[in-house]
Amino acid sequence: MTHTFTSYKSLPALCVAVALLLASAHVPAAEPEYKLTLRNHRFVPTELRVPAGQKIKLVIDNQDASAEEFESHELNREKIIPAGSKATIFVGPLKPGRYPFFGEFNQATARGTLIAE
Ligand SMILES: [Cu+2]
Repeated sequence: MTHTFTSYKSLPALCVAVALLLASAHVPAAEPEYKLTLRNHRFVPTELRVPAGQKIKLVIDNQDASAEEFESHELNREKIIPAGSKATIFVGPLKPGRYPFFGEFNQATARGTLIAE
C-alpha cells in the first residue's frame, strides 16, 4: 500500500508541528528546584539531598520574624534573607560530597548540610 501526500490541508499543521519541535529543542532545561525552610532559627530539612554534577536552584523560605544570613563557605555563598521572605540561590554543578551551611545570625541552631550525590 503506498501513501501519497495529496492533501495540502495538513501542510500548515505539519509546519506547526515542525516549528514546535525545533522550538522545544532550544529551550534549556530549567534547573531542578529544592526548598529549605527557616523556622524558629532552624533549617528544615537539616539535610538536603541534591544531584551532583548539575546546577540546582535552592529556594530558602525565611518564615521567621527576623532576617537571617544564609552562609556556606563550601558552597561559596552568602545571602541575607529578610524576615518573612524567600531567597533564591543557584549552586553547582557540585562534586559528590557534603556542603555545610548555616545561618550567620543564629549559628547555634540554624545549621544544615547539602548532600550532593
Ligand atoms: Cu556572613
